[in-house]
Amino acid sequence: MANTILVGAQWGDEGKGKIIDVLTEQADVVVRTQGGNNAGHTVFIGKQKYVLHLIPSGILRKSKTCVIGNGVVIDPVSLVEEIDGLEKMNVKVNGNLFISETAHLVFPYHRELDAQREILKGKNKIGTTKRGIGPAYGDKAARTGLRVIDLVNPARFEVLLKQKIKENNEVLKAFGAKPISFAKVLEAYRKAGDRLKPFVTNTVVLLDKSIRRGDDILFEGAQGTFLDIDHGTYPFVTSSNTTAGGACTGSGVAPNRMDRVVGVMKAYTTRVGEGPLPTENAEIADLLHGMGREFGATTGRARRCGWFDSVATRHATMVNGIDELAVTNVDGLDTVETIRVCIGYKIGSTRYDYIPNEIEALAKCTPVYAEFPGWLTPTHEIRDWKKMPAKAKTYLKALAELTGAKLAIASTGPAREQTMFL
Ligand code: 2SA
Ligand code: MG
Repeated sequence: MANTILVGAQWGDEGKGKIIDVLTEQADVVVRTQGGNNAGHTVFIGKQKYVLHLIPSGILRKSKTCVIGNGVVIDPVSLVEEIDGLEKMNVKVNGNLFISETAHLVFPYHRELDAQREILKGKNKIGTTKRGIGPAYGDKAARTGLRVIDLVNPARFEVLLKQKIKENNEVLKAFGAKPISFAKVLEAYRKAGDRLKPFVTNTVVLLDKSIRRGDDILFEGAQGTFLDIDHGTYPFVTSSNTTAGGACTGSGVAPNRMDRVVGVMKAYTTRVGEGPLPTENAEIADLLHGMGREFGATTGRARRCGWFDSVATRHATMVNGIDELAVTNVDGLDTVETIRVCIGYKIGSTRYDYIPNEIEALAKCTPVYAEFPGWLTPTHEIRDWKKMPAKAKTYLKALAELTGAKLAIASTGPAREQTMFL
């Protein structure tokens, strides 16, 4: 399979969890490199549903090495819960999971600050998952964060935590929020630290050895291209680099060790949280929500929905270097008579074929659409690309052509079998 970076080509929730699970069959190692437990990767194996937040989806296949890289922010209490939950479902974690010593930690004061800043922003709020992601990466950038390496050193951890809680309680006071109890956090984090210690290692060295052995590594992106802190619709973004470069910095694996980039995108567009979404459309949102789809895997929030936006996905190909595309949720459009695809934006009479950087301008963009006839046939039982309705093939090929990458996978449902390779 070679070393593969998998990214979301839209606003997250593209169905990355499922595609990663399918590709993991050919991988030896699966690595998470950014984000935290704001991510929600849903994988179905048979009728069993698994939702992963911090642990790479590769954990669901026996004897795959899974790494949480240095670029991830870890809430250790939530990670322990995730490990326990998987073990209860008879998934082997011990011996397969490795956690970077230099990954930064998320604390209760990060979550509280995340919530308080959203309240302060009022109608300009970002719509975060309130998992403390922004404040945790903020501490990392400010060089005031605590890392896994500190967590597994109880004496040092106590001293550092005391200072951090003192500082942050001052900030929380200014927001009029309740202070955080040092004793309670210390107890919970010590317990989590003890439990996680056997998993903690120098993952840069581990990955280097793995590459030298000739292992195939899959880098599992979380969130999506337009939530990238540099390349997304700032400030309505997450706080990490969700694009392909983040896989290198977040793992310590160099760019020239990477062999290909796979972009995952839905056959339509969704977004959860605030910020512009040029192709947003109430009709398609009602249709998809009515089918019971498009609710957040972490927060349960209803996702906003719209038509496929090729201006956006073309941009995603550019910033990620996408070679191959996996298009998911094709079955979501099975009943749509006329399918629209955005091929450009307009503000007044000015046409744009790229995403304007000014957020106010993007909010003003109206889409220019091309129309495709729907296939009006259920696709979820089709297992072979050759048997796909001709109109579905035409539509998907057009999406790939507009996006500027090769169509490699089409997915018509959450199950492993509902995956067609072209
Ligand atoms: P944050 O919490 O600081 O990262 O939020 C900032 C923005 O990033 C968005 N974001 C996401 N968008 C889609 N999916 C995500 N994961 C969960 C899922 C979300 C959920 O898989 O469904 O369950 O609600 C995710 N994580 C962050 C977020 O909505 C903000 O727009
Ligand atoms: Mg998700």
